[in-house]
Amino acid sequence: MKLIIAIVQDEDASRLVSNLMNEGYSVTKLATTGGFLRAGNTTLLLGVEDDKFQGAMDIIEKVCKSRKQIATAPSSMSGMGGTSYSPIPIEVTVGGATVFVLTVDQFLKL
Ligand code: 2BA
Repeated sequence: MKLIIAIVQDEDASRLVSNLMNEGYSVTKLATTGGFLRAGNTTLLLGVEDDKFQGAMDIIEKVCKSRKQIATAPSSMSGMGGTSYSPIPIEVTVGGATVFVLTVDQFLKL
């Protein structure tokens, strides 16, 4: 059995959960925040049997789109009035999905 941890964009999360549930996967959805953009994203936990693993990965890949987002990076400028810090907008490409796959030692429902 594998544990899939998939970090996806909020915009894709409900469609992804629906698609996974329709195909018989159990899903836990967590509201999370990305460290770089400090914006909300969604983390899904899926425990899947080995023979259903690739099916789940295919659904994640099909549903999750990459998008461009604007982030602000701090920058410093030195002048006569000293040093000032102003945010500079930068464009980053986020997603489709950041996926971690772990082998599960034990799966218990107590
Ligand atoms: P964030 O940390 O908010 O990152 C959003 C996007 O900003 C990233 O998209 C990447 O394109 C860019 N980015 C992140 N760190 C950067 C940096 N130091 N310099 C320049 N650009 C940077 P994704 O790579 O698609 O990641 C989407 C979200 O997945 C991340 O949101 C984070 O919540 C999670 N994530 C990605 N890699 C991770 C990892 N190795 N461990 C844990 N979480 C991760």
